[in-house]
Amino acid sequence: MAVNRRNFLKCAAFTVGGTALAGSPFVKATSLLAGKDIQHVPSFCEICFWKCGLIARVEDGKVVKLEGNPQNPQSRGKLCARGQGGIGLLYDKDRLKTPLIRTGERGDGKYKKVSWEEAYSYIAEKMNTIKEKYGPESMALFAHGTGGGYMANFIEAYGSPNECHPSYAQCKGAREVGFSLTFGSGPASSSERADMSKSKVIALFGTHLGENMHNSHVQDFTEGLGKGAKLIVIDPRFSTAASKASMWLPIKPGTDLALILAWTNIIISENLYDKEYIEKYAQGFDELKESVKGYSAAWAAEQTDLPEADILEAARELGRYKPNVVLHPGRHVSWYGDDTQRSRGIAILNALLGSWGREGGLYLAPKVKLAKLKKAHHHPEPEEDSITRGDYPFAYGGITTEVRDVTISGDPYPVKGWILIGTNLIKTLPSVPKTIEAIKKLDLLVSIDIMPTDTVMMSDVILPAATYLERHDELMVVKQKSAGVSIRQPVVKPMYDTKPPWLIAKELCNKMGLGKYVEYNTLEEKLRKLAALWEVDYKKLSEKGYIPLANTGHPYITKDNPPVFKTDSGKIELYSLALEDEDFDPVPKFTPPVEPPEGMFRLLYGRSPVHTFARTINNPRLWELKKTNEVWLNADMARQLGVGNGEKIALINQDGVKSEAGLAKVTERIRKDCVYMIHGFGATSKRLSRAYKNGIDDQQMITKYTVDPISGTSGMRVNFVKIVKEV
Ligand code: MGD
Ligand code: SF4
Repeated sequence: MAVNRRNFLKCAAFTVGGTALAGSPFVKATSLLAGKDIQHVPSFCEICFWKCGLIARVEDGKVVKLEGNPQNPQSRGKLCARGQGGIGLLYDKDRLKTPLIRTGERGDGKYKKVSWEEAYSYIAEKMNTIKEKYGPESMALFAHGTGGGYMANFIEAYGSPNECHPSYAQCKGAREVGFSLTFGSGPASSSERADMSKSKVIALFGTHLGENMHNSHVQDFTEGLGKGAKLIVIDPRFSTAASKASMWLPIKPGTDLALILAWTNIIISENLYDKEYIEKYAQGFDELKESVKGYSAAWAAEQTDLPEADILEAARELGRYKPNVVLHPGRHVSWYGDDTQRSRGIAILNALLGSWGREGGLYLAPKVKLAKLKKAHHHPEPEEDSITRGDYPFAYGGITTEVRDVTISGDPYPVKGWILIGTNLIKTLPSVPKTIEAIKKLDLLVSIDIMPTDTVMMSDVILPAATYLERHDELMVVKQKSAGVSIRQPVVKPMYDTKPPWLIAKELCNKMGLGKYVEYNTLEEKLRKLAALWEVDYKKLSEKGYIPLANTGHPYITKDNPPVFKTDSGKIELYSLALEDEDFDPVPKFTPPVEPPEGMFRLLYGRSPVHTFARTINNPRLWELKKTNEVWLNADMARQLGVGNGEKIALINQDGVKSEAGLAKVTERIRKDCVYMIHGFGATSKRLSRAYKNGIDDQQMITKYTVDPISGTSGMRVNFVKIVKEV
């Protein structure tokens, strides 16, 4: 389907909304209108991790509207539906309101209300015992979101080197590793540097922009389409992005690398690559050429189940419009366990087409050199090595599943305490039974959270956090084509007996005699010092919400702005010397995925434009927009199974795990060998009044996962399900 203005508007309307506050001259000014005290306070969003600049309209102390800050490049005057729905989180009656200590068995929901002092004393006593019995390394931190840094400081001051992050192991880790091995750095600064508003061809592997909502990214995408960019969508499902595409390639799941290698071969053998760029900036071209020469379009057609002619045509389109093309690096790439090599394949294609550092390709990271505040006290040197990288030589982030495995095995040392902040592990890690088994081994489980999620309700101590609308956080350096500083500040005071994570971490440090590691009384005091160090006017920053930084470089390669590749060779590594050294394939190779057993489908999952993982399902405003998920099932297969659209079904996976009953969405928009659902539904915590038992939980079905041997990240699309009718 051609992309015309009507489609463009449709896509844009689907994804972002909100009116810009014209120039926002009245930001943070108080006015009395109709007898009301009205304030507009800038801050930034944390309903997801794009961290868009927002302006909150506060009437008589109540937040009544959230809008995009026009000054902030992550939002550009708009917020997505989720961002606007942030008020629902603030005023959700199900919020955690006071510290709690468990009185019953883990998971049975019995707690007593305690004071902060009682909660801190309980934690301190347990942590001191763990340190005495097993050593400080026996505590581990699982963190997601801005609060994580404060708790990392706490756990490091205590003496543990064990911090891990689902955003590495279950999300973008393999992509960072694949791109860094090729270009010497990842494809994102604070956002992916895909220059889609200027691209002539955009290729999306899975990445379902529009359903996956990252505000300014989707704005760039729709702008590019509006200007006539060709769009190639590679997805087993006819996604929203596919509905805007000039070419939809409904690929057999798990075979993207076959397509990538065939495109590499075609682009090289038909001389469609950017010869001058490759000669100047890359090494290993001859080895790459030799390695991919067997991967023909006909071979890829067999592997991927795509028409040979389409494979050829897409490769030629990419070659024709180089270098103003982008093969999007993706974000959530924890798919099949070959994810680093698939990401490397995408990186190599971008290199061949000369798109790194070019207009419409992947623009260069802005140059930002900001000083850090000097620390008077450095953390103690841990006595034991961290267990968070396992045996994965290229893991740069803490691997959640490694910490879980060590907690279960006790090898090389016992892990007896977990602190969780902003992460719902039962909904985030593959294999729920393993997560539960690990939790059972713990002497202490502490959760710092806003909502009583499934994992929070397994904890021994629950500390209620203030939402992003009620607190300060670190200054954020926004890095797009240029860079600037964004501030998070309280829009209203913390409700109930909640506290901001920086204060929780500080008070815990004080309680445990580690107070010297937090060198400020209030976080605002630290922010003011930092702003002064960066020569940013704090008053102006708190009034405007965002201040651009000067001289952050040029986004494209020019004579005076050459690219820097921080690889071993100082060049783009088409043939990876680092991988060769560690006995991995220096050029990616394809291994066909395991086929679904007879009568079963591969389970795929993705996002809703109005939800962020499991964390927004209970939000009253967003729940109103999407209350449950459905299982997408191909219409022919549904006929064979006798399942009608909207009928009740359940899933049973290869390990015999049966889901709750849910609804079938019978559609032509998905291949016959897979089913698809939106991630995050099906909460088991009874305290989530809207999300409880609502929809099917994909994570419950993901009992199997394949660990990527290079990055240690989890491949989670390796589960198969059959569909059974329910009454
Ligand atoms: P993907 O897993 O690439 O995630 O969003 P993405 O990075 O876009 O995309 C899911 C798509 O992959 C689906 O359309 C599915 O059909 C397709 N797919 C499944 N298997 C295959 C396959 O083998 N090959 C190919 N080519 N396609 C396949 C995640 C991203 O979204 C992330 S990481 C975060 S943290 C944000 N989370 C988030 C959110 O929770 N809600 C919303 N609304 N937006 C979000 N944006 C971000
Ligand atoms: Fe908030 Fe949406 Fe921006 Fe994410 S993309 S930070 S949810 S407005």
